[in-house]
Amino acid sequence: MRTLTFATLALLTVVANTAAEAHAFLDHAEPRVGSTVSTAPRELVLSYTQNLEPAFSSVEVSDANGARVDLGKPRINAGVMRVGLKQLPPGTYKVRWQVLSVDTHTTEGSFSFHVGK
Ligand SMILES: [Cu+2]
Repeated sequence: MRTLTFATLALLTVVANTAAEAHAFLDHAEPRVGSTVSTAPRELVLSYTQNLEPAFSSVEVSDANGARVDLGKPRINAGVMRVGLKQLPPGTYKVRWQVLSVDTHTTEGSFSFHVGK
């Protein structure tokens, strides 16, 4: 019984901390995380749960060989980061992002999407 109480308390503490510290997490992406799109996108759009600091937020998109296929410096407006893409042939592409949110916390992540059938 004592063990159960401790476990419950620990769990509640974790939940409370998570709610209090809302970092800039990726809310959604276009193309969507893990998706397959039939038409090559001309732009990648990442939407976050908080506003971003443009000077310290970046994204890279690379092909299966590791070559960069984004057009460079992203455009950031509030919680949305966009970057242009080269003409993408069918294949799998990896997105790596790192952002600093206005609450001064850095978060990062990666995902892939697929162009083709
Ligand atoms: Cu935070």
